[in-house]
Amino acid sequence: MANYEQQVNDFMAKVIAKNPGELEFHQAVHEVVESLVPFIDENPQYREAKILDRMVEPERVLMFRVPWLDDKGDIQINRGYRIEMNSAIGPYKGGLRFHPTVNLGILKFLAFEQVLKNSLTTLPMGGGKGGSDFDPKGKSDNEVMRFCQSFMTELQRHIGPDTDVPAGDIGVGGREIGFLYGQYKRLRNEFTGVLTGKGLEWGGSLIRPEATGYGATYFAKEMLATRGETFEGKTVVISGSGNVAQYACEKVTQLGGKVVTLSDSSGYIYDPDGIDADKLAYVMHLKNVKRGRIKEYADKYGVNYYPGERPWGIKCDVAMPCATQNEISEEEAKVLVANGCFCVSEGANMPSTPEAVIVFEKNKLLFAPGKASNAGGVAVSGLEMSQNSLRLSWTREEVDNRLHQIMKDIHSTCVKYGTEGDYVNYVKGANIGGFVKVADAMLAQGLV
Ligand code: NDP
Ligand code: 2IT
Repeated sequence: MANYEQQVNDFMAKVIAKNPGELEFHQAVHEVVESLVPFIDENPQYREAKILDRMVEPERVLMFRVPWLDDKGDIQINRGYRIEMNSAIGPYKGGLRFHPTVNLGILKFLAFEQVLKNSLTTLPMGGGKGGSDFDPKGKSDNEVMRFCQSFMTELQRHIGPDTDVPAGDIGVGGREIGFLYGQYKRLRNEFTGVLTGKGLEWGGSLIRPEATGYGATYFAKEMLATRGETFEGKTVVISGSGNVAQYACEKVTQLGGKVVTLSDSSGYIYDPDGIDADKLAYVMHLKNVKRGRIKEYADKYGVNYYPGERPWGIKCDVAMPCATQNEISEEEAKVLVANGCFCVSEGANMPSTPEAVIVFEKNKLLFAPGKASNAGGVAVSGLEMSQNSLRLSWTREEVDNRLHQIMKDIHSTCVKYGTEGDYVNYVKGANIGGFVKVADAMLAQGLV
């Protein structure tokens, strides 16, 4: 059955009709379906079993009210979600996002991506995602705690260490995981690995905070190696200044690269001398403790700050988008290419628009989609689950070595399924590589 374009359009028409208005979900599914249609054509068992049709339908969607009291004693109401997308190869696994833009479509896109990403890690984890339209910015610690307690009061009845294991994402870091875990433990009277990203003293894994940023850098290192290149002496542009951006910056610098930008939703800073370990320590304190704005970096180090702008106009060799979805437009992709950027490793989920991806592929960039390059975070979450089950903690070196090997293996999987002549299409490689294991498990488990 040829005419792939028609097949993609027909499939998408059904998805769009069934999930109206969920633009990010349509976008994520479209990218995957484009890669998979030719592959499924060659492997008709997947078409006959309607695997793809089943995969775009969440196994379960939970949506709930989250009432809480602010510091003034006023009642606040947010909406909580958990998308339990696919459990073919393990318990649902994926982060929680707290951000005012959160809605069903965004969480379904993230959950869908997570299914394939988790499969790529080779660890036994299904896919899920959740969160709330709660905005932690400007809230006191007590308000964040009361919100987390209310959120978990409902969520706890749906999750468990062998059922569904949430973790962090935008707006959910160590502080929030602590509050969520405390409430789970109190309600269920059990100390289990029900969340990952926990503190080291209470079941967390070494390297989990670092894992996504380190992993995205290890993945870029593998891509660079295919062209005989390394990070040594490369100029790197990073967006974001949260968890993923911070540790991408740290690892790139350790590998000899020079990171010249960081950003937040208000603007970006450009430091032509590079953000070294001391300056990064300042950023970590600014963002994780003081919860301030990246502009303060410019004031402290006397560099330029560009309010309301993204950093893609800065000349670089490697770009690492580590903030949020659709943060590189077609125009920005063209500027990156024109300035000599030849490698893009996504730390965020779906940060490049579809049009930007086409620009990267046409110009034969080394381009890694988030589901491959940012899988290090959930991979170490999987290792945290293993350690919790074993009731043991591995050393920093052991976890880092495992992370490094997993990123190398994901790279090999992408090369295996994505090589087209002399170019590796990492998007295609990641989509097919992630799909096969989930699809075969679904075939084996019958019509579920
Ligand atoms: P954080 O909340 O720690 O940091 C997010 C950063 O991105 C902040 O600098 C934030 O700026 C910026 N940002 C968030 N939303 C927007 C927006 N709409 N426009 C512009 N900037 C924005 O989150 P993480 O670092 O954990 O997550 C970053 C990305 O990485 C997300 O796409 C997430 O899904 C992905 N990811 C995270 C993993 C993890 O383990 N944490 C694992 C895999 C992927 P501001 O402070 O102004 O909001
Ligand atoms: O997008 C992601 O992979 C994450 N936010 C991490 C999920 C996890 O379970 O560690």
